[in-house]
Formats: sequence, structure tokens, C-alpha cells
Amino acid sequence: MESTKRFDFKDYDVKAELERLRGNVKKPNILIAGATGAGKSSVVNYVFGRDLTKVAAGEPVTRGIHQYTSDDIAVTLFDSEGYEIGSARQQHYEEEVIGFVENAKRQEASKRIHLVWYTINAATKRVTPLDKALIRRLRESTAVAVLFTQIDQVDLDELTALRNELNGILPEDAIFQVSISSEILNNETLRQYVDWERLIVWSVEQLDASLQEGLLMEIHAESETMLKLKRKKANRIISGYVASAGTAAAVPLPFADAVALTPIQVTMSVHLFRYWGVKASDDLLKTLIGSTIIPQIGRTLSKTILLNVMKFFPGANAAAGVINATVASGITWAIGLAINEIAYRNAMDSSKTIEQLLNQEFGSLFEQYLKQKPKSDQPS
Ligand SMILES: Nc1nc2c(ncn2[C@@H]2O[C@H](COP(=O)(O)OP(=O)(O)OP(=O)(O)O)[C@@H](O)[C@H]2O)c(=O)[nH]1
Ligand SMILES: [Mg+2]
Repeated sequence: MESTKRFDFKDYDVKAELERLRGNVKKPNILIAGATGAGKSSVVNYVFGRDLTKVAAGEPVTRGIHQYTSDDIAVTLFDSEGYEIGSARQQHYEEEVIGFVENAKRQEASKRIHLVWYTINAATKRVTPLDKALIRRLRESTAVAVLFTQIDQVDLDELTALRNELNGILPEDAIFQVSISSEILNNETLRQYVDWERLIVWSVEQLDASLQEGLLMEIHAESETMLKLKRKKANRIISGYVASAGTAAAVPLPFADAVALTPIQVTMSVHLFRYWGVKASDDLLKTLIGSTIIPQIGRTLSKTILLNVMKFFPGANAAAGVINATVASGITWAIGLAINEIAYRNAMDSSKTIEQLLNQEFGSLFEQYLKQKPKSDQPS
């Protein structure tokens, strides 16, 4: 990269950058299976906070299976048409679903089914032989979670009996109890029996690191556990930019103006805002970075690095007018962590806008992270 030519933020094209990021995201392929009325669509709506099968274009990929995605959605959903229990279609269903998943398995990694959410309506109070056969077969090809849906319709003994039906078919930790009933979700005691969060955490962990970001972007995260998971997983995004900032080495001093940020750090900022689903127009995003983040970085760096953090950054050579890779990395980490923290706080408590939070808290967070000794790897 041109190390001496100054980067002018005014020329930065946020829109083009967002387009590029959109094109780069690796989408996890998730198949939702189960009988008619089991609650497949309800699961999708609950997990993603919107009906992805309505907002995304759907196309049949094979008999009985529709694929849903769009440029704006970072996952690809495969919704299988359910079957009536005991119907003739039930047999076809097995062939369709297994055929589809096994065929996908022979394709390149991006085409494989990375995750199956297999729904069984708890209210039917049984796990059918077809369910068991399908779950077994699917598990030979991919990660399978079994979701007992509508658990508001059964009691605990019935639920235990259902779970026991799956003994020896898949591990306990891949079995989830869910419900969308507000009676359960709003009741603190009953809520404990619902595994939505554990389902998401488990699902994210089944995916390759490169696919996790897509799922985390799309989940409707509002609980603290979910948002903390999202915050933690953002470290992987940040570390990617830190690695390139390290190789882009020499950044000109002083920092006290708009050149404090390099294109790498701006792109990282845009990436993090997108990851968190920060609702801001391209123009507002540019303003947030240009008028809020950059000046605060400039101010903090000119007072902090040059005055008292020098000892942490032996590579900062004010006399030579440049900083080395370690310093550039440390700064990039601190910017990324500060933005990540602010987006997390904004998601936890929407009483302040992202703009207010950035104005009030970015500078001090950035300074705090800067003072933490730069690490090659942050806690993840
Ligand atoms: N009580 C209760 N009803 C639920 C729950 N989840 C879904 N339902 C209801 O069950 C019915 C079927 O749910 P869907 O999500 O449409 O099921 P589906 O598997 O997508 O059905 P098909 O697309 O027709 O195969 C709907 O009337 C839902 O309102 C739940 O947790 N509790
Ligand atoms: Mg449906």
C-alpha cells in the first residue's frame, strides 16, 4: 500500500464498500425440516426476527424444497414443504430431503447444507420412525439440531418422554425445546425450559468460523447472552483488519487531523456497523466516521500516544514521523474494540442513538483499549 500518500476520507465511497462487503460474506446454508404445521416458519420468524421466506426471493431448488436468500441477507434458508404425518408424501419427503442434503454434500463447501434444524411438534407427543430415520441419515452428512416445538402444549413428563425417544440417535446437547408462546417466554420460571439461546449458540459453534458471521448478522439478538456472543465473535472481524493494518505499516504522524484513519480502519468500521445492523444511511455512516470517530481518534492519539503511552508503543517514533506495524495494529485493535463495544451497548439499550453513544463514549473507550498493551491476539 502507498505508505506515504495520505488517505483522504472525503473520497471514501461508503456505498461501494458496503456493496463489496455484501458480496464477500459467506452465507451459511440452513435447512428447516419437519412435518406440516410442526412450526418451521415460526422458528424462522422467531430466530431471525422476520419472515425471511417473505422478505427473500424464494425459488424451488428441488421438489419440496425452496431456497430463500437475497443480497441483503447473510444466510441462505432452505424451507422444506412439510408432509402430513401418515400421508403418501411422507415417503417422498425422506427421499427429497436426504437426496437434497447428500447431493449438496458432494458440491463445493459453499453449496453444502451446513446446518439442519429438524422440527418435531411436541404437541403430537411422538417421534415417528420417519423422524428417527431422517435424523440418523442427515447426521451422516451435516450438523443436525432437533427442535421440539410448541412445548407450551405439553407437560414436563411428556417432554422427557419425547427426549428419551432420541436416545442413541443424537446427543442431548443437539436437542432443543422451543416455543413462541408469549405465556412461556414472558414467564421467568417457564422461560428456563425454552432453549432459543442455546440453539443459536450451538448453531454458531457448528459452523466454520468464516460462516459464523453471516448467522450472527441475521439472528434477532436482543438478550444479553446473544448480544455478548455477537460482541465476542466480532473479534474475528477485527483481527482480520488488524492483520492487514500490521502489514500496511508506516502511518504518518501527527494524527491530529482527518488522516488519523487509514482505509483499512475505515473499512473495518463500516464492516462492524454492518455486522451489528446499525440502521444508518450511507451518508449518516460517513458522517459518523468522518465527524465523530476520526476527530476523537485524532485527539486521543495526539495526547495519548505522543505523551504517555509511548512506553507501550516503542515502535512509535515521533521523530521519524511514522509508526510501525505494532503501533498500527494496536490502534486498529482499539478502534475496532471501541466500535464493537458501542454497537453492543446500542443494541442492549436503545435509549441512546448510535450517534450519541459514539459522541459520548468512543473517545474514552478508544483510549482505554489503546492503553491495554497491544496483543497479537485478543481474548475471544
Ligand atoms: N401454541 C403454539 N403454537 C405454535 C407454536 N409455534 C407455531 N405454532 C402454531 O402452529 C401452526 C403451524 O406453524 P408454522 O410455523 O406455520 O408451521 P410450519 O412447519 O411452517 O408449517 P408448514 O409450512 O405448513 O409445513 C401455526 O398456527 C402456528 O401459530 C408454539 O410455539 N406454540
Ligand atoms: Mg411453513
